[in-house]
Amino acid sequence: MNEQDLSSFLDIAKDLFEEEKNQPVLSPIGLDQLHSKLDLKLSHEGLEHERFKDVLKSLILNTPRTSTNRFFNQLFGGRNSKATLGELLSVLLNSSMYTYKIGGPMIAIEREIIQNICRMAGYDESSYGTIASGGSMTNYMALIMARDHFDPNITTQGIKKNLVMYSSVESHYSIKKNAAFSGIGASNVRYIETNDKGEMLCEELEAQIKKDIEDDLHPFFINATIGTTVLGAVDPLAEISEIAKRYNLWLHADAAFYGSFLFSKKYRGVLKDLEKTDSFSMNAHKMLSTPITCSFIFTRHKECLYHSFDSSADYLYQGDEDDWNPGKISFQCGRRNDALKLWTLWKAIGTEGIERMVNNECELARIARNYIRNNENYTLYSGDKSLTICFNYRNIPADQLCQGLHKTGELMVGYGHFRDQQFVRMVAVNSGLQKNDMLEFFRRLESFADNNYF
Ligand code: ABU
Repeated sequence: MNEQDLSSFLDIAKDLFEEEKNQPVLSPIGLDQLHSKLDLKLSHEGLEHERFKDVLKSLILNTPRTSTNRFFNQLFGGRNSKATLGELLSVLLNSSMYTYKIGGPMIAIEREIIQNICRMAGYDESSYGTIASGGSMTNYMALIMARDHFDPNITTQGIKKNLVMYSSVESHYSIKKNAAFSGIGASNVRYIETNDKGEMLCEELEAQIKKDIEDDLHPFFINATIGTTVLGAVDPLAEISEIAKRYNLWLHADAAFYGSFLFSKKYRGVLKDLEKTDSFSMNAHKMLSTPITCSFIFTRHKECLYHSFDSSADYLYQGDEDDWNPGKISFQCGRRNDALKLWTLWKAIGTEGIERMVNNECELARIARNYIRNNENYTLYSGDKSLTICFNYRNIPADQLCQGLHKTGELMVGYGHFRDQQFVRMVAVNSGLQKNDMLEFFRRLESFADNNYF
């Protein structure tokens, strides 16, 4: 990177930080105006530097702002400075995380993170993990390991039996896609009903497994969700793990959302019995505010990572032990260095600092719930431990309210459904926020709603 571009980067970054303060939410640019407002078309001839920089700055400053104190829209948010520093440096290094020869000490920091989190989860020495390009992909890796564990010949001969798998109706949409990708087939996912809190019903799970066995099908995999995307519900791992044991099924916990509770002594109970799973996924870009993506898959059976993902390539693996060439257990070949951003954060503030971040998010969620409970114009739908706060205000349709708040540049927040009920879903995962930010959210929502609907 040359001096000129480094200086452009700093200029644009400073302008972005300033604009994020002045205008935390941008009104969306209509698709019909996108090309008239911004110079996006590529052309045969390039641009001289100043013009190029202006075009680039305009593009950056007109992109939705996901790191501000008015962004509550998705299961990520905030911009942790130490993690961002790590991410920027990983881009400069441009390592590809398949071999020690190319990654050097970056392979060691990935190992350090994985080994620490395995121990925190209660997994023993035969466990390990890796990083993939997002939570859908880490769930996919778990499914592939479970499939190949059920029948080790599948990797060479393909699927010969009718396999069936189980997940709750509230689980992530990657489960269905992954069933299709893996050759299991989307119709072989059994969606198990939940209770009123969105937690999987274990009696229904077991009844369905029994029925499938009677029908000569082959159950092999249960996905338990630890933090559903809408209600933030947690499936009962203790009971599900008993069922998995009884029928010899692989138990995966999709803890992409709530896996970071591992860092909090106070809230670690959310992940109770995690050590009984065969694998779990965790996204540090959710609760830990690292830049997207930072997605882990861990398994108690390190050998399954090798069985499902190892493939030789002598142009690539030219030395060092397998453990130091993580391409041997990766889904991808080229793989970004997503470890450094979590390592810089963890190294800088320590486990206790990350614990404070997690605890603060729980406190922010509690503040929001209390506000809602103390105001009769609101109805609350999500539970007491959730980091998503699902509610309606004065019975205003949530989709209209969220769209209005976005269009007018007030707030970015989305909506969700549970059964037939639609509601606003406010997400409390930006650990950089304070009580006032939560109260300001409600002040803006009410002011907008009261002026536009009544
Ligand atoms: N796949 C992550 C969930 C995205 C969201 O609900 O915000």
